[in-house]
Amino acid sequence: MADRRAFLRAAAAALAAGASPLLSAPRIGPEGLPEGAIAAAEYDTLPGKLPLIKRTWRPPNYETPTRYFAEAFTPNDAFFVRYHLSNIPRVDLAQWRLQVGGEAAGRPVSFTLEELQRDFEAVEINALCLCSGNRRGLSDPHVPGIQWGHGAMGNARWKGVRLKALLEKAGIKAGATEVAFEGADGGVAEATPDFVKSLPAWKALDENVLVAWEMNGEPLPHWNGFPARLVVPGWTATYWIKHLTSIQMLAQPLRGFWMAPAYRIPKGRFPVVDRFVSQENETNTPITEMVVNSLITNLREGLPYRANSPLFVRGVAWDGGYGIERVEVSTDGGAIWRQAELGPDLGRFSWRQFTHGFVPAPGEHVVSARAFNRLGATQTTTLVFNPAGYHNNVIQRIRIACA
Ligand SMILES: Nc1nc2c(c(=O)[nH]1)N[C@H]1C(S)=C(S)[C@@H](COP(=O)(O)O)O[C@H]1N2
Ligand SMILES: [Mo]
Repeated sequence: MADRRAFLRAAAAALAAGASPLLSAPRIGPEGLPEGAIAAAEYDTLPGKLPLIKRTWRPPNYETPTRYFAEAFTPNDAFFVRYHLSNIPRVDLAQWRLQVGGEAAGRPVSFTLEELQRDFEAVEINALCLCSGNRRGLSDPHVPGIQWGHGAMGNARWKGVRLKALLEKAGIKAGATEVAFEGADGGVAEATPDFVKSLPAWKALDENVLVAWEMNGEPLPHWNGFPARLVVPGWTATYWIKHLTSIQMLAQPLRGFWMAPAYRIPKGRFPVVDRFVSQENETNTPITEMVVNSLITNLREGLPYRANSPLFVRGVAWDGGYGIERVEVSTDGGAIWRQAELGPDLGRFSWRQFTHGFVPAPGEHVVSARAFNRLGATQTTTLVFNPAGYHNNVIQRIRIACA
């Protein structure tokens, strides 16, 4: 391991010094990761998945290589995997039940998957699933946590029932303030706090929030929450509980490690509209909706491209569900911005593809993209630093050499 690290470090140094990329070790993941993060990343294959970029093995945390983001929907077998706890049972459908109850419910009810599919209206929605910590590995200064590059996200078509319909079936008491969600996975040690998350009641009752059993027309893969998961369009994926087993309506705010201190952002630093007031304290608030962001998916820093012939900058842009209004691309380091062409509108919770063509002159070009949503919000030029490395929507600067 030490040898491998030393080798990669030497290779990275050689690359920085201008050695041919072909003679160096393969670069994995995005450019600009702290050195240790790059050295620790390698491709690995979980059962049923394509080779993904491994960040940790136990619990499994694997990110999607950027090239898959060229597709409007991220293939299930390339979709990223994120777990907090290592005991991840394979759910037996014959045993599985979804319990809905809690102190603020009229009466407890439970459902088999067949009942969910038979007794409720099935709804489909396109939505981006984005880990709060995506791009944490790019934080400077460096912060602890999974050192994600750009790939802890994926866009999919989700099918399921409205959470609201299940809550109504159980009966919603007037005092319901939050709804808590738990999955079948757990810690290996007794002392590990279970991964339980809550939503404010108003968000849980949003018609777009689903208990989904299908992803891109297929049953959910095991690693993405079989047999059913919560889908909370517009909000970061920490709330998208996999292998969902329990939904509890609460009269009091949920306490527990995964609500606080985990998954918090400093108050007032990010332009978010949706607030989770029952969980706020003086200094911080739970992370909720995604900020406006974009990713260039086809250009790689340091790779050679052809001069004097059309070069297309392609990528995806998204926000917390207000909708992408436009994307601008600069090919000169941010002096001039031109409007990119947007791909089809797949719904306000989906990402939006964009393309911009230009004819590069010979020499170096710094390529950037910045998205704007319908509220007029855009990306930042410098990092809004926060201790967990969330909401990194710094405009990329990809340096390419054209000859
Ligand atoms: N049961 C369970 N659900 C979970 C988690 C988890 O650890 N356990 N992690 C959450 C987080 S933080 C993320 S980013 C998403 C990741 O979804 P994916 O693994 O399907 O890509 O799942 C969410 N749901
Ligand atoms: Mo996450």
